[in-house]
Amino acid sequence: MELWDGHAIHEAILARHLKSEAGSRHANPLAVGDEVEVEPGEPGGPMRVVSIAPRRTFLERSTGDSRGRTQIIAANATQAVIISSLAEPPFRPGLVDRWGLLARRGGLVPVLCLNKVDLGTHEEAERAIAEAAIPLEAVTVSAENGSGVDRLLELTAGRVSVFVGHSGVGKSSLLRRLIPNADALVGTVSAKNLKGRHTTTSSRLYPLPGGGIVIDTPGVRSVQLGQTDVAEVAAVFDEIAEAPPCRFRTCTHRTEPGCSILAGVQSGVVPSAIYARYRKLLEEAEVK
Ligand SMILES: Nc1nc2c(ncn2[C@@H]2O[C@H](COP(=O)(O)OP(=O)(O)OP(=O)(O)O)[C@@H](O)[C@H]2O)c(=O)[nH]1
Ligand SMILES: [Mg+2]
Ligand SMILES: [Zn+2]
Repeated sequence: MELWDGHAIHEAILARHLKSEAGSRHANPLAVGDEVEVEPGEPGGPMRVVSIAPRRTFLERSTGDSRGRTQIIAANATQAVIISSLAEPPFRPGLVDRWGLLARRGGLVPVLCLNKVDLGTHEEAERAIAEAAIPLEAVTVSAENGSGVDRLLELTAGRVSVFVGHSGVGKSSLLRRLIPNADALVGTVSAKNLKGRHTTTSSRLYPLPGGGIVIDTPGVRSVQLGQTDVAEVAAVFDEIAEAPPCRFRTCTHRTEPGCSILAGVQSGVVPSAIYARYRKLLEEAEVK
C-alpha cells in the first residue's frame, strides 16, 4: 500500500498483528484516510504500519458476509459527496437515501452532487432533486462541460471529502476537474473485496490545490446497510424524522395505530413518494 506523509509517498506494508484481528467487525483492517504509525522496515524495503489511530469518522457498508462484517470505505473524512448522474445511469433517489444513512452513521455530512447535467439542463437536474425531496445540500454539475464545477470546488475546499456512488456516474471525471494533474496520485490502499475474494479494489486520496482532500472510490454495485434500526432509517427523511411522536414509542410507521407518519401520508404532509422510499429502505435493511 502507499502511505502519504503530507509531502511524499512511501511504500508500506501492514504489520502481521494488524492483518488478522480475530473477531473484527470490519473486513478490511485499514482503509484509505486512516492515520497510522510506522516503523522502518528492512533496509531499502517498505515501512511497516504498526498501529492505526482511532477513527474520527468512518464510512462503511455491509459486506453481506455471514459474520455481519462491514467494509470501511474511508476513514476520517468529514463529508460524503454522493455522486449521482442525471442520466446514463439514471438518477436513483433510493441510492442517495442509502448513502445518506451510511454517512450519518459514521459521522460524515452527506451532500449530493448530481453530475451529467449536460445530458439535460440544470433546471431539469434541480427539478429531479426537488421532486425526490432530497433533504441534502446539493450541487448540479457536468464534468463534461465544466458547468457547476465551481460550486463543487467551494463545497470541497478545505474539507476532507469522500466521493461515492455507482460506477459510471463520473466520480473520477469530476475529480480530474477539481485537480488538473490528478494523475499525480498520493495514496492508495487496497482492500479485500466483498465475498472474501482477494480481488483488489483501490481508493485514492488526492490533496486539492487550494487545500482539502478528496478520496475517490471505485463504484460499488450494492450499497448494503447491514445492522440498522427504525430510528436510523427514519432520520434519512426530514418529513419522517420531524413528524410529531406516534402513540407507541417503538412505532415502525407501518401499520401501528396512532402513527403520526401514516396520518401524515393520509393528509399529504408526508409525500407518498417519501413514505414509499422509507418503506423500501426498511425492507431492504431487514428491520423487523
Ligand atoms: N455526458 C457526460 N458524461 C460524463 C460526465 N462525467 C463523466 N462522464 C462519462 O461517464 C463515464 C464514467 O465516468 P467516470 O468518471 O469514470 O465514472 P466513475 O464514477 O469514476 O466510475 P467508477 O470509477 O467505475 O466508479 C465516462 O465515459 C465519462 O466520460 C458528464 O458530466 N457528462
Ligand atoms: Mg472512477
Ligand atoms: Zn409511527
